[in-house]
Amino acid sequence: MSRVRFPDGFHWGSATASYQIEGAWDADGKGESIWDRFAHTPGRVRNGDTGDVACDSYRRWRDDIALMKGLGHTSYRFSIAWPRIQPAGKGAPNSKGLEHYGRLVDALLAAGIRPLPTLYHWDLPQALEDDGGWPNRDLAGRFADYAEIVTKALGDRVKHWILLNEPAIFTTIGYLAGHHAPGRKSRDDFLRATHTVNLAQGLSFRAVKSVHPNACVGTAFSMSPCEPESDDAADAAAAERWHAFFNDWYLSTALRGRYPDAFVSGPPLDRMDVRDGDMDLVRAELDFIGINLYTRTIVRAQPRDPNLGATPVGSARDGQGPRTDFGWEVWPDSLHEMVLRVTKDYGPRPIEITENGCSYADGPDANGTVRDERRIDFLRGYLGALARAIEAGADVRGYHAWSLLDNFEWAEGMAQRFGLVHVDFASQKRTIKESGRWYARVAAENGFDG
Ligand code: IFM
Repeated sequence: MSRVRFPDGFHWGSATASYQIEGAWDADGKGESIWDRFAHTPGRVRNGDTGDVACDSYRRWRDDIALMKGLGHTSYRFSIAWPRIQPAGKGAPNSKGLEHYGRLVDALLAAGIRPLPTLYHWDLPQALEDDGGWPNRDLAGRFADYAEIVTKALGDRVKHWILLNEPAIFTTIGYLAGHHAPGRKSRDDFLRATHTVNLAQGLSFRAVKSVHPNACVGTAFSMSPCEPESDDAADAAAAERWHAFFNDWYLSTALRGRYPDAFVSGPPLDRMDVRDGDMDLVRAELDFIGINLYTRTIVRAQPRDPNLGATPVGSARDGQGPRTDFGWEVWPDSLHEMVLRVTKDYGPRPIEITENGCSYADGPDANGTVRDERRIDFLRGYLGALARAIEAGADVRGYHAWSLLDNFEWAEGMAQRFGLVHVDFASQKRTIKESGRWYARVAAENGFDG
């Protein structure tokens, strides 16, 4: 057994998102979000679950901060609900919304926890979806206005910001697959949405910096190492295109000012509505790269597909890693590989692991203990892989377990539990899982015996 160590000052934290934990969906002047509308539409979310109450954290946030403090967390990634700040997505801010997040930030700082807010974790004001949503390029400017409002209110205390959560996921699942809010299924809407999101990233980056030039600003990118299905050169090329689209489409634009080589015949700039001067606007010299990582992706060449010429054939190879309750493979090397790939392509540049975690349904036993050994094994594996990447030269500054609490897992409703802390959704009782205690020891010792 050898000691797995992390650099001094490494941040140990957890992550949540507003719609997934806050509840209070129409309190204190909050506007309707696309997730309120989607979850209130029968048939969209498993079991008809909604985020109306979720973990009730809009009211119980003091308890949640006390939990984190007790567990020795030093960073908390949460998100700000845009419709609490601008109920219709534009115009004057709602002071009650800003006050709520101001109190949260003050209490985090008082507890010695770094606030790491995300400006957009998928709860778009419904009024902006009614105006065309992300496929409407005007949304980029609206998002920058909102970013400026929030930075002016909190930027004296918040030093690290995340602009967007997983642009590749919310555009694909929300506008192409239709499985998430707003539930559209249109390739053209989707392609335009990807470009608006890139514009929004560039404009909001500058909006935050115009208020606080020294703020550290990044985005949380969904990332998954793409492996060719076979040794065939065509599969290898297809895997690289898949990587370019799903891992790099919002990073290459920011840091290099160009779309990566994802499409067989080049990026469909007309269908994306890319205009003169846009590629200057999308640029953003991000201060750190946020990585959200859950699975790897196995890719096969698909010559008949005129877009990426590739198709994913799964997120695991038969018979390899064990599966979580979501069916996702546990494969720690994927974190090692992804962090080193990003370091090779864009480094040296600070990286934050902004999400990583697993869903298991374990609940309290007769003694009230939640024995989630499988989550401890998961964390041990992924943290070990991360430590190896740091040793190999990656500049990783923090790790955020997804999630602090069991919460509303989007189209899966309450069916998938990712928390370090178990939540009884009927009583709102919180119970720290054994994994939460194990992770607290790792945070306290800045390492563990591997
Ligand atoms: O719950 C989500 C989170 O909102 C975004 N990243 C993936 C998590 C697990 O599916």
